[in-house]
Amino acid sequence: MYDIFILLSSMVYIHFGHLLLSIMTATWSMGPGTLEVPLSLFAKNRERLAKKLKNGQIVILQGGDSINHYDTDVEYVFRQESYFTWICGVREPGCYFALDVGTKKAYLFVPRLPEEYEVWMGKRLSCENFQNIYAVDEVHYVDELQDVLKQLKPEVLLTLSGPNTDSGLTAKEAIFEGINEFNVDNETLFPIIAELRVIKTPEEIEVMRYVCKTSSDAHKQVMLHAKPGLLEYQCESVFLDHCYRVGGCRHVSYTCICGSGDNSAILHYGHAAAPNCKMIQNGDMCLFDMGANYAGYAADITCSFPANGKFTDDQKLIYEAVLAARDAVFREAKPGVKWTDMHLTANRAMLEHLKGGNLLKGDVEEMIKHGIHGILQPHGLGHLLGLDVHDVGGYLPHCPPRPDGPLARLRTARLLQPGMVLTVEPGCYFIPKLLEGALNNQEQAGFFNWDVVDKYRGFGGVRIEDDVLITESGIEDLTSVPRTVAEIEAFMANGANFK
Ligand SMILES: [Mn+2]
Repeated sequence: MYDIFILLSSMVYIHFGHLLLSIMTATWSMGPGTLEVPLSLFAKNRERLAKKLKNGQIVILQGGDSINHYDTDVEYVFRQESYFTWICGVREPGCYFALDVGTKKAYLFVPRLPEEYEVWMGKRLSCENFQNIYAVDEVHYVDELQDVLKQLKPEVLLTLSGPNTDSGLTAKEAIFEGINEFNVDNETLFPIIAELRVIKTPEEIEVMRYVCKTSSDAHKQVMLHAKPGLLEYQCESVFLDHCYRVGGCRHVSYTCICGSGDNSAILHYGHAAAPNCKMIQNGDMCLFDMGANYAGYAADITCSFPANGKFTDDQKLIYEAVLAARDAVFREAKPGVKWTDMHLTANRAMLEHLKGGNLLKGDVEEMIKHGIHGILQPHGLGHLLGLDVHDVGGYLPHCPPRPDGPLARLRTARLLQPGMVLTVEPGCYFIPKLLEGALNNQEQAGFFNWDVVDKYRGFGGVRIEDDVLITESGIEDLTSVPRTVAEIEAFMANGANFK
């Protein structure tokens, strides 16, 4: 459980078994060569939160619990709940956290573990150990939570309750024995903390830079390794290996999508019924959507490339149409711009390019009026990214509501602001179900040159996904992989296909 190094930048070290703790500037990392995340990142989040709240309020959050596989005694590798990570960075299950707004003091409550724990799991950490590891003001056991809070005499406890607009699920509200004896408000906190999560601090951006760089490097390793004859999961494995072995990323942020050939048009390929197990064929396009996770922060990157390292003219047409969409967004995205407008900017650029390639015909604005963009790219342009891969804050009460029609799939309709991190992920897919619908729809069928479309049956699709930071004047791309046809071909020429 404590397979994690606490490393120090200070000259003064205190040794606690294998843990090294600093009294000066505590950081967390996965060891030499991995990013040292300053614990001040979490302290700053608490400071930002306290500024939005009032004296007399105490924030109380409950962390994640470890989950067993069904009725067995085998546990899933623990992943902390994201709001809990945001406020304190604590990595162990079964904890609570309290922030007293008046005094700005941070309280961590940890489970009181049985003695037998030491037989199976190793030494139990003392409250003092936890205090040093997480740089909080006080640490108590969970069974002392009620008493400690009572002594603080809060006017009100703020708990977290609100909808996740991507999943439809609700954040788990803190509950503990004796909570009824307090005045509890479960409405104030959620919109405030979710909004704070939307705008990343410089400290958070550093972590996101690292996880995006690690994921980009892992994608590049996959591109060098990929060749016809491999199974898709062998490429997935190269990605996972690089992220973990080199980058110290124990988790990926979501199930790896490694589609080749017609599987690249299956938007959430890689699930249990389609576990990345097709053999990659010569002539296939690969669409690999994979992102690592470090200190809780997610990357979400997609690379599309020909399995044999050389684009055919047909592959190039689709790839460059998607690249045109991405480049158009890169040119126009900046603070104040509506995300819905960026979605349409991407669609227009892609449709224009496909029209130039004779796959579509007619006026691009008419195509959009008739929903052709939604046939070829049924998903949104991109989403907020942070501690969750589909990060929170997309549709908070003060934000534009979810649009109707083809833009309804967008996970946010917000205006861009500096400090937001989003994915830009235009795509073009030949999804049999949707093409069939368009062919049978009198208003849509006329925009397609069906003899050209027929060449693309079984082609699959292309997606290009970058993770970008909105800056004061535009964007900074946190992703760093070969993107143009020339760049991809030159890069892959050093790989398995050409050895
Ligand atoms: Mn994404």
